[in-house]
Amino acid sequence: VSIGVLGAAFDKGQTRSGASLGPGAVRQTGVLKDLTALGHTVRDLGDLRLQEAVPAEYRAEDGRARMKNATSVGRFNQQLSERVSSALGQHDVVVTLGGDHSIAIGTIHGHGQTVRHDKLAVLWVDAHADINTPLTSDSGNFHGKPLSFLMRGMEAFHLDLPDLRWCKPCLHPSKLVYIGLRAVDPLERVAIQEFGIRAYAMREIDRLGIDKVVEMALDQLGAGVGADSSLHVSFDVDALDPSEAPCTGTPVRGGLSLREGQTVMEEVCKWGTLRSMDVVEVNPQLGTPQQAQYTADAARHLLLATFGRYRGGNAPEGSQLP
Ligand code: DIR
Ligand code: MN
Ligand code: MN
Ligand code: MN
Repeated sequence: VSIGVLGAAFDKGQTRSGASLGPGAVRQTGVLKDLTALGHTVRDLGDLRLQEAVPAEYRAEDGRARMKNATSVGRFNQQLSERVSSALGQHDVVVTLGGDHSIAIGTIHGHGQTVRHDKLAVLWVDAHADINTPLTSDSGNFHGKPLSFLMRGMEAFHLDLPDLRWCKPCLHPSKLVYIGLRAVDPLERVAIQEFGIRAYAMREIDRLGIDKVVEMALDQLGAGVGADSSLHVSFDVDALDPSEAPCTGTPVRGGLSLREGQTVMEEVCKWGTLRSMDVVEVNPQLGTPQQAQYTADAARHLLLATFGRYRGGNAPEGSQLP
């Protein structure tokens, strides 16, 4: 498989700095070399960062709306969307290393430009639902809102933000499934119910087991071989338990084990319709250097699971014992 790896060095979707160092921390684990050793053709597409000086951040007239750094978020993601759609023309799969989760606006929009909108399917692995709108968000942080900008039918609940006008919703509510939820705001829960979005919270994982949950999720997304969905997986490392991924901006206890995360990605690998993936919210500036490396290494394990590393060992093709 030909894999393009892009860094999205952006952290203005929330208020703690350091998530823009995530791509570097994950690269430093040696994951690109490990993916190559699995037999893939890996190309490092470098890092995208916001170059231009951003003028005064947009402020809504409407005092109820909460949105921090709307101008930066809008401009960065517009460029990211273009990078991802052009990279998809050159690679079988594009991996984007975040960055905070607001970067999924750009990656999913970019993916959406390359397929018919009813084919785009998104598996969102996260402790949070990230479906607030500027009118429901308590924090004002865009990393808590990316899905509301991508979801068809949510336009009615949005304000007109000049720097996000380019972002036309491309994701159908039936083509989104959540895994790992455990910190969902009340109005996000209302949105999940009103739009009929399928959600496997930690409770459902405890009840059914992760293997069953992923199988149902991928089935519902029409992600099987032969089914012609174009799958995007957006993996927030805070879906993992903080004991596995401590260095992230909004950790929540009671999360996925690394093993459960690996199972999710191994199943995705088996189903074979993955076209793009984000690994986001690795923040090496939070915690000790050891913890930062440990968190980045969790991301490495998830990526290896995604691209065919079997925990029971991979025998080189056609090899025999000497
Ligand atoms: C919260 C937290 N729902 C918000 N979201 C986070 O800010 O909208 N997302 N941490 O990753
Ligand atoms: Mn998230
Ligand atoms: Mn999260
Ligand atoms: Mn299975």
